[in-house]
Amino acid sequence: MAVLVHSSDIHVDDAGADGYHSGNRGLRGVLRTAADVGADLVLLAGDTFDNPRVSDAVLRETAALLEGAGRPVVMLPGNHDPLLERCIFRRAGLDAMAHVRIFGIDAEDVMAFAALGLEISGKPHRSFENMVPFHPPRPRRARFHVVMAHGHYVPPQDWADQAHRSWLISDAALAETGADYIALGHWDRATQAGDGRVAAYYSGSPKLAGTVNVVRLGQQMEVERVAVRWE
Ligand SMILES: [Mn+2]
Repeated sequence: MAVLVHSSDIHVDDAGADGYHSGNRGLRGVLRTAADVGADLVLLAGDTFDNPRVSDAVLRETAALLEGAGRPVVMLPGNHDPLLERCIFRRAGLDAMAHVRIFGIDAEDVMAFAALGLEISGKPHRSFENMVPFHPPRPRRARFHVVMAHGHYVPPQDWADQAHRSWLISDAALAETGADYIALGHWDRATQAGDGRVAAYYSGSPKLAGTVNVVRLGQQMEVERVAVRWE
């Protein structure tokens, strides 16, 4: 069995006195919770960083937290932290950490975790512009297949009204992945998405949802929301 902790939209930023911006607090809580549940792997489905200008001091703290994560961390760049030329992942030194795997840096479209019988695919944001947040479907090569995507799910009845939005995700796009689990990011609230053909979930942000999704891949797939442990 593989145990994954899925979070997104952590928005590491320069903490201020306003009480809203909270630096690395969300990341620290997510990694602590992942340790508590004995996660094999942590999935961060985009917008780990709030913006490309986060200060070096905060990034040093981010790097130290990830260095001590104690398990592999798979990161998908989102629309707030796209893979720009001098991207924030490299500025933080995360590209040099063997157990931190970043889509677009460490792998183009798929990462294999053979010991877990798992492959993970994800399409990183590379600019602030609109894009389709999925690669074309690919044949499964491992027992478990997880897809990560950062975008905006729209159910069929709302499609006409929502077509102007960016990074749209449809029922068809979710279904054609054929994945065991789709780890979605971009929404702050935790909810299932799609028509149920494939298990697709937003984890929500630690700040708003207050939880992570704990995904257990075995004979059956189980998703459980577990409260972030803040202290
Ligand atoms: Mn986003």
